Amino acid sequence: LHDVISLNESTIPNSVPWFPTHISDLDKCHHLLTKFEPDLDSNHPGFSDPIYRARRTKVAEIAFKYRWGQTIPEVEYTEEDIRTWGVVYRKLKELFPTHASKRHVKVFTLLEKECGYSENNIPQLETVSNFMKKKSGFQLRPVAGLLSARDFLASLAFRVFQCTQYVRHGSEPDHSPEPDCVHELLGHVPMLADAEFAQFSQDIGLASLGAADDDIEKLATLYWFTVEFGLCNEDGQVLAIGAGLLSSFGELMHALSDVPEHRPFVAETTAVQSYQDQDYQPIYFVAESFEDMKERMRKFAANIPRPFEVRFDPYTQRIDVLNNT
Ligand code: TIH
Ligand code: FE2
Repeated sequence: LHDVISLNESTIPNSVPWFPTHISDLDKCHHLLTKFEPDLDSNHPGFSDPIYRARRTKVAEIAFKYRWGQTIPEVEYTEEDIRTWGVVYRKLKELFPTHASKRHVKVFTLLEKECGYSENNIPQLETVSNFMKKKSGFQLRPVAGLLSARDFLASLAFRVFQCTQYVRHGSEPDHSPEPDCVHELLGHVPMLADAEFAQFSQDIGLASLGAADDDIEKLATLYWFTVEFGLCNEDGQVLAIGAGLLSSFGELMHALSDVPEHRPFVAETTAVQSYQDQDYQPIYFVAESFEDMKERMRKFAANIPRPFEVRFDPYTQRIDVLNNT
């Protein structure tokens, strides 16, 4: 049996990397990766568009200033943003019934009814976050760009999803190499508002807390091939559960075509598969069923060595650290 250790950080061995133990600690998880930024990357479609870059800087400021417990400030999206969103929205909506997981389709309908999802409107993060809280207990917090895997995964342990708020550059609506709010709102939000998918996502986050660097890398890879680019068998049909597919018209078609390689999802091998994030994936992992994927992930996580166990207390939104000896 386990003893609950009092939440004194000195009870966690010094060799364990720091991790947040209360949801407000996510204010300290802000280690951004400088990748795909329109200001730094000359291949970014926004690199030579100063107006786009200025808009991005303004939206990023919201995330930098944000602290736990605050209302997420609204963004006034430009006509161009809304046009880009509309182009993606219209095309994806046609593909969802045949290409998206039934879990996604179900919530997407509700988002149109209850959250102002439509071709002509980019819903605000605060509205969507409140919807998610009701459905699965997940919530959004604004983030300026890509976070380190450790910080990003840690937030999932609290059922918090770090969510970008800017829109991709209008010149390439069908696929973006970096996350944007089109990706978050059309890909992640419908899945995370599903109670079982929420549990699956939180479990990855819990497994990451205080884990060694190489285990973080494995968990980030598993996240990549499930939450971002996962395929899943549902009643004899292979459908997309990954947000990177569900937000990209081009890649959603590609993933379910016979061009890429489809391999069975086995957590131990998937965890060490190398990948790139510039273009469509050449390999996807297909789960036998969502339940099977969940079970395989659970067993994988249980085998990650840690000198303690963690448990999320939803009443206090705190991580209890349990003695593992
Ligand atoms: N490729 C996705 C899209 O076009 O919506 C965005 C990303 C998902 C994962 C990394 S970037
Ligand atoms: Fe994503």
